[in-house]
Amino acid sequence: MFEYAPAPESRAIVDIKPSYGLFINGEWVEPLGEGREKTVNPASEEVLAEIAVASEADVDRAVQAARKAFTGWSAMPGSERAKYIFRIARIIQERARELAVLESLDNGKPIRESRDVDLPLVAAHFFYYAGWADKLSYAGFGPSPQPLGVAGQIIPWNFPLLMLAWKIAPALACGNTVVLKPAETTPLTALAFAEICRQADLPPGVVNIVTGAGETGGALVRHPDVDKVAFTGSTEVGRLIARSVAGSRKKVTLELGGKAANIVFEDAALDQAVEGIVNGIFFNQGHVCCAGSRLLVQESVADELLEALKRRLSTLRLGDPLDKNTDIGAINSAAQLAKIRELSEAGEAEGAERWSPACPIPDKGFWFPPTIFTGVAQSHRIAREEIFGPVLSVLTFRTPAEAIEKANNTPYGLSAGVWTEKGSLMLWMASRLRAGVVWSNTFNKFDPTSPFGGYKESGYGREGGRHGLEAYLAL
Ligand code: TXE
Repeated sequence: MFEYAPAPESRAIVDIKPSYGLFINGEWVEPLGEGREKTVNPASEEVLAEIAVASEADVDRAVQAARKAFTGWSAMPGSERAKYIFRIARIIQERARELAVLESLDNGKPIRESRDVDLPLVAAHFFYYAGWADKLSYAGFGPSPQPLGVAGQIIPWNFPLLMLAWKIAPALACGNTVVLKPAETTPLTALAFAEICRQADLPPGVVNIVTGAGETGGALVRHPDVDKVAFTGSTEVGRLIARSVAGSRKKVTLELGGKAANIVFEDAALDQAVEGIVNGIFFNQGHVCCAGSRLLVQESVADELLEALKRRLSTLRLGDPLDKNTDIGAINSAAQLAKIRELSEAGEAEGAERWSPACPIPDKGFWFPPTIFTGVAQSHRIAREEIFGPVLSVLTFRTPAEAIEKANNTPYGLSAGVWTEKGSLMLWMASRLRAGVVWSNTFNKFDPTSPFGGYKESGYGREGGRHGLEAYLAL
């Protein structure tokens, strides 16, 4: 059996404290309550650190600090705010290797992904929005766009530092101040970011980080002095948040789940499509809201494509996230693993056929092998529900109209991918897919200049690009 052995030289570059307080008004403070939680390395179940659980009173302290800081930060010329945000971006670049290791330890994602995808995108986001800070009056929002005030931001565990960047960078560029709550299973990079704010001499209170789980998040959402709520997470919690702010003055953006279709036509370059399918669903263990979790393949090439896909999956290496050769890392938590197992068992019980390559699973930690289900019907739970794991449901279609019908037959509407060499077919499909993002002959491509967000139960509001500024301005 495979033994999990972290690469010691990589681990040595991070400095994890045994316990962390809350970052309020530019200082580390102890929580007012007794609450403490542990964050673990999902690849080994080793406890990494003890984390404070912020109570309602702690959230109140953080919101008050943000409110006080808002006066100075919002009045500062955009060019001055930009200097701080550029400084943050540069520090992230300088500390990228260390932050990538920290992210992989706390989240379980392969170091190749945190190093080559997450961290470069995090820095790019801060650079991009730093550039907007002194150009807001040219963005078509009127001559003097005003910030909203205090932004309460709640982020998930699948891209901890990247989701922080998506939320904090535009908020600061527009002149808002922030109280951010990271996910309870992945707080470490947000806490490292607090130190980066100090290194960048960001004025105290402009960014506050409070740790904890749903209760802390709920207190932040409800706080009367929060002007804006930005949430990425489950559709279920998104609904709770929408209900809790109903009737208040708070502006809300929600980025929720997905069940994206990756649609392959018979004329597509099948070898490229195979790479796109693998990237679409196995990148980050499938813990991706826009993951291509449903493969829709044209019947005439289904057998050929599946054979090639299975050959490719047999080459994927699952194991130590800190090993640079690893393709599939650990599942983020025991709870998420239980959810993936439950839905996979439902897939089998409902009559779909399950396949995984021979794949040794480490003894300790949370793991799930790359898995394909064929013979999937639209009524099956694995075709309808977000699994958020390395599990692909394969369906077939004959005509473009049937592909559209199946792709849109979901309560979600976050993303889709289309594989064809025919430009006219690509455009025909893109205009009919109810998805916020449609990728053409590629998948899971992100860029700070492009807006990202969903239709239907995938939420509302856009993050990224000029559109991402709208969420943080009083328009
Ligand atoms: O999400 P939660 P969970 C989906 C995915 C996954 C499922 C459950 O399908 O299997 O959701 O994951 C905070 N008020 N996505 O349970 O609970 C919580 O502390 C305010 C898709 O981890 O939504 C964390 O910081 N906040 C998704 C954040 O919400 C609350 C990414 C997300 O956790 C709260 C994550 C409350 N009542 C999961 N309850 C995506 N779209 O990328 C929890 N939180």
